[in-house]
Amino acid sequence: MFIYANPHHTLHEGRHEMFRGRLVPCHETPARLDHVLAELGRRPVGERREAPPVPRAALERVHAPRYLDFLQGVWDEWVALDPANAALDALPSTWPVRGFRHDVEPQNFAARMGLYSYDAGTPLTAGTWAAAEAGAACAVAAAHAVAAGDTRAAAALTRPPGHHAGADFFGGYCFLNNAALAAQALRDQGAQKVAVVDVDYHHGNGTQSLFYDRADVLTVSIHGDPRTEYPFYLGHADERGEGEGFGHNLNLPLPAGTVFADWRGALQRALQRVAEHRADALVVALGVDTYEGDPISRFRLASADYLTIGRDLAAMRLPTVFTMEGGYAVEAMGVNLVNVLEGFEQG
Ligand code: B3N
Ligand code: ZN
Repeated sequence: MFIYANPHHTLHEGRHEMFRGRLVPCHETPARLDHVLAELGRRPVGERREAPPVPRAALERVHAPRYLDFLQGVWDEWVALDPANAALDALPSTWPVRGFRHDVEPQNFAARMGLYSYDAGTPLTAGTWAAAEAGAACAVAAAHAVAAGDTRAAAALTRPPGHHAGADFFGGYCFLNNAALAAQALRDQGAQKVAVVDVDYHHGNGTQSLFYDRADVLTVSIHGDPRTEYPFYLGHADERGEGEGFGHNLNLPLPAGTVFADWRGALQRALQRVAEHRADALVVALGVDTYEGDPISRFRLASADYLTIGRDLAAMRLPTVFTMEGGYAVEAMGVNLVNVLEGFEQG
């Protein structure tokens, strides 16, 4: 397995997210990936590789050009508004809901923030673009290595995460959708059919929306029931895809408190669907916020369960790309995530 670790992830370090009327410290911190890399130092799994810069064209295969322009320039605009803003994060505060126009890009800064986002928990910082772009480079490089047959599997170990980001919006701590970029890169490198299996606690709404009308990329997500869990407005079992993509999205929502035996049953359903799809390649959106000790999630997986998940994924015998998503029990996160990779290597 090749490991692509984002060398610039620390450039994105949000100060605060909005939660129940208060600005609270961000859960999505550089320490998360630092713990994963430290665990890889203790327990070497895979071979480290460096990702070349990602071409803008690869990003545009998934994201809208005007959204990429916005993300790339937003920090300079924020500071140009007021030099004192350099000491603050930029957070959205107004959104165009049903009936408002999305086609006209406003000139007002707050209005543009709202046009390209859907929550107030995802701060933009001075280094957000550089970190997200370098993370996307890891995902695309991982896909290229797997597609070329240089390795059976590759992991993009990166933050900020990606699976909530859509074609033209950020949210849920995500800016560029690394799993979708990997899936699209696999398609562009010759895979006829790709499957994305999202095992993060939260529904992969961005990935679902990006491939919803396509039959070539199956999207499957196992997650907390959106009636009570973030991202709330998508992730129900009756969302099956549309047009040519009908039948090519599978959501497996589970109740808070789900234990591993039941979660694994959902994984078996997900992998059965991947087999029916006759996928040539697999992308795993790998969040470990399903852990029993996670501070913002409510499943009850134990550290040893992640080895089993890795083995179950390996049993698909598919070229596989992992992208790192959520996980906020920071100390345990390294063990949990590396357990998946090690279980995969054993499988
Ligand atoms: O869901 C939350 C949230 C829940 C509990 C919290 N506590 C107990 C302090 C704080 C926050 N916030 C909404 C944003 C969640 C973003 C999830 C990102 C993710 O991991 N996606 O996979
Ligand atoms: Zn998550």
